[in-house]
Amino acid sequence: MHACLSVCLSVCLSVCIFYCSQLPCYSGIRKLGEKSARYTQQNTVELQCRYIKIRTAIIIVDKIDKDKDGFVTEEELKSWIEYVQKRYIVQDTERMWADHQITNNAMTWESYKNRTYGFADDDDFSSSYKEMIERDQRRWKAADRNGDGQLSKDEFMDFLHPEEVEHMRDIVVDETIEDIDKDKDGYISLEEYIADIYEEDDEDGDEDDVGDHDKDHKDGEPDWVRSEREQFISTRDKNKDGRLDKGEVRQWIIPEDYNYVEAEATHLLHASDEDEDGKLSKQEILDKSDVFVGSQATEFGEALVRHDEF
Ligand SMILES: [Ca+2]
Ligand SMILES: [Ca+2]
Ligand SMILES: [Ca+2]
Ligand SMILES: [Ca+2]
Repeated sequence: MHACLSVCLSVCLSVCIFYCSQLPCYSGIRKLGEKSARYTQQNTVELQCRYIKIRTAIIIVDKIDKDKDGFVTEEELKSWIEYVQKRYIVQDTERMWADHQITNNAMTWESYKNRTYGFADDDDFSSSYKEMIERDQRRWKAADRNGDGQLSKDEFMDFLHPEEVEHMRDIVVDETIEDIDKDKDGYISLEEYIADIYEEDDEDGDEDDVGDHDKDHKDGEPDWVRSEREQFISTRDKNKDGRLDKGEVRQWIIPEDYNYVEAEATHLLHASDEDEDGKLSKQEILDKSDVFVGSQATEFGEALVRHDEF
């Protein structure tokens, strides 16, 4: 044997023996196997996520890019958001309409009430149910534009989504005040305002924390709650009487100078427009696909699930 080959074989053998001695026992090998299976699984999920993201970018650009120049502009984003929102409202109305008893293309109050609250004499309902029924009935009357006591499908759409139409907005304001106005004086005080948002976002759900809204405890409040407090005083309470009346609540929840669709389109554009040319390429949308998939206003995530539409 050539000396060189012999040295080479001997080195190979030593390396082999060394690595064999380092090999894990059987259970170790099994664990390695499980680990690798997990890795493969994780890898598959990552690959799938990547696939979904690429698919999202392509779908988004193709569906929103009306003039087919390969870029998405702010105007194209706005019309897409409007379209998706409108589609949601129409589909939701269709679903609910199909779930109720319809006679001569209309729904009666009685059939809505029975379907929603069950069959019972009015006196048999608990007081909280009675309140809900009265509230629904008031909303029903506001939605019943021709005043015939029944709702057509269009009227029912306004009943289900009152925030979308001007003639229902007083109802939205009234319902908001009723939800927050705990002492029932018809106004939202600073403490009622804070109790509403703080309770809602209270992560541990500990009811004792509600007591933290007392003035005595406000030093311990998180920064965002304190800034809401300041916002109430400086912006929301226009006439500075320490409470919000109907007009002030309306300004707060349905601000005239705020266009939700425009704001969302601007947000999506600014969050993704890397080269700042005012429009989004497929690559820019791909790089920020999380922003798009997570956008509730655009329902991109949901649109992907219903990919048969594309
Ligand atoms: Ca009607
Ligand atoms: Ca109050
Ligand atoms: Ca006020
Ligand atoms: Ca761009």
